[in-house]
Amino acid sequence: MSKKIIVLGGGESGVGAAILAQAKGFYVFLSEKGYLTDTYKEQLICYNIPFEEGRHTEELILSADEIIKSPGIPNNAPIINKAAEVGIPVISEIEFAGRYTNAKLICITGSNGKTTTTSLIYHILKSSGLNVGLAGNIGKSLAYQVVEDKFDYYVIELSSFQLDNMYDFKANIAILLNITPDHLDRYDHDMQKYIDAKLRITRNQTSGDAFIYWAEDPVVSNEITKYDLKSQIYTFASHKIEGVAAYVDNSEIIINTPNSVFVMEQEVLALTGMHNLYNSLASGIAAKLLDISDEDLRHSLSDFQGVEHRLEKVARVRGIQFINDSKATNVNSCWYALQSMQTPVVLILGGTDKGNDYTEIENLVKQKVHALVFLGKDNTKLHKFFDGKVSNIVDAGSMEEAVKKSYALANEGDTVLLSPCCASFDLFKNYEDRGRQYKEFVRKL
Ligand code: UMA
Ligand code: ADP
Repeated sequence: MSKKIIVLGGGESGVGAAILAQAKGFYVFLSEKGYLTDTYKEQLICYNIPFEEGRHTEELILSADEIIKSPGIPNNAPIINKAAEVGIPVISEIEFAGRYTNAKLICITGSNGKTTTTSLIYHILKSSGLNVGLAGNIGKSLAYQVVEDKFDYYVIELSSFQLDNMYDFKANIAILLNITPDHLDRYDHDMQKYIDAKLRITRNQTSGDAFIYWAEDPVVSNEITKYDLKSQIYTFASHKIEGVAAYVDNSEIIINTPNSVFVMEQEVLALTGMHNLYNSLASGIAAKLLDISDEDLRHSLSDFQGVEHRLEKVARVRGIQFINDSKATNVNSCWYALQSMQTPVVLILGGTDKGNDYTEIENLVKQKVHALVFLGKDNTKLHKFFDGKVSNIVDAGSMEEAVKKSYALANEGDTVLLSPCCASFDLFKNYEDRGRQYKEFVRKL
C-alpha cells in the first residue's frame, strides 16, 4: 500500500505539496481548517485530490504516515501536538519538495531583506541566461514547481516557519542576511528559538556547499561559534575587515571568491540604502560562486528594478515625497528605512503587534520624525511608548484617514513614510493590500 500523506493547510504551500505528493504516487489527503479559495479548490478537484475544509478531522489526520504542515500553522497547534504524541513525522513543504529535485538550491533567509535579495539573485541568474526558478516564501510554492522540475537552479526564499520543519533538506548556497526580533509570537517570545530556526539553513551542508552571512551581525556571529559548519564560509560587511569576502572600500564594492576578484563602483548599484548594500553584496557573492561573469553581474546589479512595497517611491505631492515601505513589518526594517531618510519625516506606523520593542527606533524617531500617525485598531502600545517623545501624534482608523492626516501634518520638503513595524491583519488583508491602499489614497491627494 502506498504511503499516506496528509497535508495540513490549503493555501499556496499545502496545495503545491498535495499536487507533488499525488504526482509521486502517494495516497494524499488535504485538510483545511478554514475555507479554501476557489482557485485552490479547483486545483485540488482538477488533480483528483481528496480534501476536507472547515475542520481538521483528528482520526483521519492521525492515520497519516507523514504530515506536511503549511508554514502558517504554528507548531503548538493542537493537531500538531497530537501528531507528535503518536509519533507521526511533521515536515514542511520545502522539506518535501527538496526530496524530488536535483537542481542547485540557492536559499535565502534572514529577518529582513529576504524577498529583495531572493529577487535580485533571481534577476542576476536569469539575466545571465541560467535556467532558473524562483520559489519559497515568494510566488509559486517550490513543491508545485518541482512537479515538472524543469529548472537547473532554484532561488528560494525561506522563512523561519519553513525552516522549522526541515530535516534532510540541503541548500547548496545558503544566505543568512541578519537576525533581529520578528515572529516572536510563534516562538514562545523566546528569541533563541527564533534564532535556532534561522540557523537551520546551514543544516546538512557539506564542504562542497557555501554559507554566506553578514559579518557585522552580532547575533549571527555569536551563534555560528556554536556550530561545527562544514561548508565554505563567505561573509560580507560595510567595510574592509580581515577575512571578509565582500565589502566596500573607497566607494567600490569588492567581492572576493576563489579565483576571482570582482570590483564595481558602489554608486551604480540599483538599490540604495545601507540595507540594500548588504543585500547586493550577499547576492554578488552567490553570483560569483555560480560563475556569473563580471560583466553580467555588473549589469544586473545596476539595472534591478527593486520590489514593490519596499521603500518604494510613490509620488511627490506639493513638494512632499510619499514612500511606501508597507513590507516593513518589524521594527528593524523601519530602522533601516528611517536611517536612509534625508528629510524631516512624518511616519505612519502601527498594525498587529508581534511583540515589538520600539526602543530600537527611538533615537532615529527623535532625530528625524516630527509627526507620528498611528494606523491600527489598537494603538495603546504605541501611545505608551511614544507619547511625549514626538510633538505631533495622531490616530487613524483607515488608510484614507492616515494619508490625509499625514499630508496635513507634512511640510514642503518632508517625506511621508509608511513603514509600519507591524503586521497588517487588523485593518488590511495583508501588507500588499496595505501598500496598495496607501498608493491609491496618495494618488488621490
Ligand atoms: N490553516 C489550517 N489549520 C490551522 C491554521 C491554518 O488549515 O491550524 C490553514 C489556513 O486557513 C490557510 C492555510 O492553512 O488556508 C494557509 O497556510 P499558510 O498561512 O501557511 O499560507 P500559504 O498560502 O500556504 O503560504 C505559505 C506562506 N505563508 C506563511 O508563512 C504565513 C507564504 O509566505 C509562502 O509564500 C507560501 O507558503 C509558499 O511557500 C507568505 C508570508 O506571509 C508570503 N510569509 C511570512 C512572512 O513573510 O513574514 C512568513
Ligand atoms: P523580507 O522578505 O525578509 O521581509 P524584504 O526584502 O521584503 O524582506 O524587505 C522587508 C523590509 O525590510 C522592507 O521594509 C525593506 O526596506 C527592509 N529591508 C530590506 N533589506 C534589508 C536588510 N538587509 N536589513 C534590514 N532591512 C531590510
